[in-house]
Amino acid sequence: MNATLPADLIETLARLLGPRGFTADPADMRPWLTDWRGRITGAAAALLSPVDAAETQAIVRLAARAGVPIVPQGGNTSMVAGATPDASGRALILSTRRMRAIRSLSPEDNVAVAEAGVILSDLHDAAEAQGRRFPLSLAAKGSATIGGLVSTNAGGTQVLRFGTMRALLLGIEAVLPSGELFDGITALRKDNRGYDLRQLLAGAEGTLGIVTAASLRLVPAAAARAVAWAGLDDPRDALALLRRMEGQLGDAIESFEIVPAEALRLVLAHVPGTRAPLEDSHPWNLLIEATAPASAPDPREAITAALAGAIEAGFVRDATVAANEAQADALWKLRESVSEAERVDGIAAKHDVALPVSAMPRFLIEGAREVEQRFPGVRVLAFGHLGDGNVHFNVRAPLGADDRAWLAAEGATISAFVHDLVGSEGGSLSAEHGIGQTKLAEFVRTASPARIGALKAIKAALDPAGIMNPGKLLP
Ligand code: FAD
Ligand code: 2HG
Ligand code: ZN
Repeated sequence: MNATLPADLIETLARLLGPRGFTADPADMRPWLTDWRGRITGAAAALLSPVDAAETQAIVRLAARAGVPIVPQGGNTSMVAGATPDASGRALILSTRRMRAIRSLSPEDNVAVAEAGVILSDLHDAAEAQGRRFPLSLAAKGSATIGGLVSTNAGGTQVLRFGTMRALLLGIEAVLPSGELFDGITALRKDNRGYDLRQLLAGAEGTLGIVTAASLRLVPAAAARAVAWAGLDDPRDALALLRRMEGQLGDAIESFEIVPAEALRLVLAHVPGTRAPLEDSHPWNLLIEATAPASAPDPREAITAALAGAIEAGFVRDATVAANEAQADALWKLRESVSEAERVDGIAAKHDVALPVSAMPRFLIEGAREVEQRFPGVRVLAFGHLGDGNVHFNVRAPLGADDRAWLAAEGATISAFVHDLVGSEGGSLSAEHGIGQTKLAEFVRTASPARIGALKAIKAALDPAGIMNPGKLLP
């Protein structure tokens, strides 16, 4: 335990939370000290797991009085080490693992109220049991929590139709850095009482308080879905295909994801139970999903017709439409396993970039070419949410190189190069993962003084002692 912590703080916390809510045992804490990507390992004085907002308030008050930092943590699936403490050992990790209740789920209001620690797939299941759907999904759905998804304003694979978490967030309950409870849980669709604290806390990455619950918008369950996989030569054809299909299927299209041949190869090599979806390999692949309500025709027919037309018109080389749910899941597994397969393959310099949708296909080709020319031997692996203008433009080490040593030596220069390319096109260096600690230096380097100044002023007003997740999002 770190000597600079007030002597009685740890004892008071242990008494307050009891053995189920408190541990300072290094073995218990170890899995929660390293980020999902395995890049950063920190240290903590204790891991606290309050059972409700009242216990969370008590923790925050004690920490504020002692000036001790708190690192909120949900499923620890952050792609930017946002939930990983620094190495000082002073921080208290506040885990939401014991706040797992779905307080209510109303089909009439189309609203669910979920506590921060509810796992995303559990909310999916609960909504489905009531004929409803929470339309935000991502590959980490088995671990990522509502609190983490709100705090990162998560995106995922249905943003094209339903937007990011902010668009689905109706209300929020949070413990502010003062220890006060902001009770903003509501089913209201309209509420104009001044500054929107709900949206301020969304995407704040735990720097402005601890989200303890959220009220979330639901939509009717889809009666049918069509999931297709298409192979093509050029990402420019993908964009043309999307616009064409929108004309044919309207807003039924929910997902339009791009996977290059190399990403598919990694998945097939490293993820058991996967198999190639098409006979031949194609330079680029698309995973497309469309849904329909019970009153509409089966979306499989519409998607099959649209893809047949696209093959005839030369946009698409080959395609398959899942005939049943098992096949649909198998296609999704190929897309959702890319991060895992890439992680097994080695560590990469990751970039989560956004550009206007129309600029993305060219960037995929020319951006990759520029990076590979400037840093000979590196291998760009770009995949993701093409329909949203957001790809994960990851740069892998030259073959045979020690990837960790390479990342330590070259990572910062490569990331600056990538982000400058993105910036020159009016893009963003964080489309959906947030800033955390791994993007902090680049955020500060590239953001305008006005943006950083305003963020710092908000932070200073709400968290004057700077106890909430220091070292993340802001310098
Ligand atoms: P954590 O990782 O625990 O925390 C994330 C951040 O939120 C940290 O800054 C933490 O301090 C803060 N935080 C957590 N809980 C709270 C709380 N209750 N109150 C205040 N702050 C809190 N993200 C996407 O947007 N789209 C994707 O498609 C996507 N795909 C992914 C796929 C994989 C395989 C993985 C591993 C991650 C993916 N992510 C994606 C990133 C990640 O899943 C999301 O950022 C998710 O929102 C994090 O949820 P979590 O519960 O794991 O949060
Ligand atoms: C995805 O879209 C995630 O699969 C992870 O956002 C991206 O691993 C990545 O870079
Ligand atoms: Zn993503």
